[in-house]
Amino acid sequence: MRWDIFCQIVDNYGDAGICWRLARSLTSLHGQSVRIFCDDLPTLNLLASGLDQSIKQRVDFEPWEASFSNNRHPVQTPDVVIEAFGCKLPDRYLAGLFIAPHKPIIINLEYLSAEPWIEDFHGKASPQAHGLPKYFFFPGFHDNSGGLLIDPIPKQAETTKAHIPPALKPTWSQLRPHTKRISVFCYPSAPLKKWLEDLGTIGEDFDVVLTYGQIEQLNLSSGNAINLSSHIQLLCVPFVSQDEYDWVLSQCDFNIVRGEDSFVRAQLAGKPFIWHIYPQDDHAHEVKLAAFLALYLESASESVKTACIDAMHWKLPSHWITQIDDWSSHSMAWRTKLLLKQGDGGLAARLINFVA
Ligand code: TRH
Repeated sequence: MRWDIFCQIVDNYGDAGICWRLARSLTSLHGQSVRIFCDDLPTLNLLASGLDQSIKQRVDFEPWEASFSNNRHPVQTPDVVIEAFGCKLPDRYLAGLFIAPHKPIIINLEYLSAEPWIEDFHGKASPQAHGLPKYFFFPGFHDNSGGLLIDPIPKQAETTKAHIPPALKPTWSQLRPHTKRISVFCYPSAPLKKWLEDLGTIGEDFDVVLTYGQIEQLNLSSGNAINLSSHIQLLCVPFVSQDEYDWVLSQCDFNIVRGEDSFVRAQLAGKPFIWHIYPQDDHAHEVKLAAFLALYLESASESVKTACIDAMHWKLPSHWITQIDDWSSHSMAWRTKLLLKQGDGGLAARLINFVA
């Protein structure tokens, strides 16, 4: 089938990250034909400039306006149109669909949530005045949800120097042997400075890999010094492709992640993590986090439960670090469970089945 994915980058990278991950799954795993219309192609290109460029070449990257240029839609009517995160389709593109020889199905791809209510809304029709069929599609953890984007499944194999992606070699060459690694990708509201200072009091060595922009969030240049013990080594990586960032997550012992794409990748990496969920004014993120923790910790021991809930609410690491080995085992078990539950191919496969 032909798919048109519409991606508007509201802020951050998550919108592009999800659209790209969906597009690559649809093409490379399911042989679909995909165009992405995006209002910020440089960002999308950067994310997609990963390790296997042949995957990227199979997806048609187009600027937003190309969706309604006159020589487009009469010859290439899609079978499916994805409105990622409810972005509004351009009026002129819609007008082209009205006169198209066959009518596509429109999918409103929603935000991921572990809340049980999404099962009742997933797949429901969203009748439109214009008459084109449109449906809600809710990614989620439950069986009756849209599932998760699991592609590509990270490998658990031991890494050798040859496997280090080129963009990460300068950083990885500075890692100390037998030292725990932590990656950091969080929003500015996180109490990161205090967190790192506390980590340094534990008495163990940690290499902390700060993703692009995180060092600026520490705001160290304006006399706001950080009091780090010699146990902590801070390392900065540039903005890398999504493949390379996935790799970072799989190679660290603990990850701090944020929006929904890195959140799922941290789980697939099978390591303990803090989900710094995107803060919302109405505190909806607290409900979302609680719903996820209820699922994630369902079969965890009481001590792992307490440690994980504390960590996810930014209690300092010295309070919960003693539980890290048990939490690591729990993370691996959760990864296995997740992959089993998404054994049908996860979101991309469920989407194709739904449309079919
Ligand atoms: O960037 P985010 O904060 O995106 C957020 C979320 O999607 C949130 O739900 C949404 O409401 C908001 O945007 C608008 O975090 P997220 O979802 O983890 O997306 C980051 C993407 O960027 C992910 O695909 C990984 C990728 N990435 C890289 O490709 N290279 C990098 O160096 C880094 C740090 C990330």
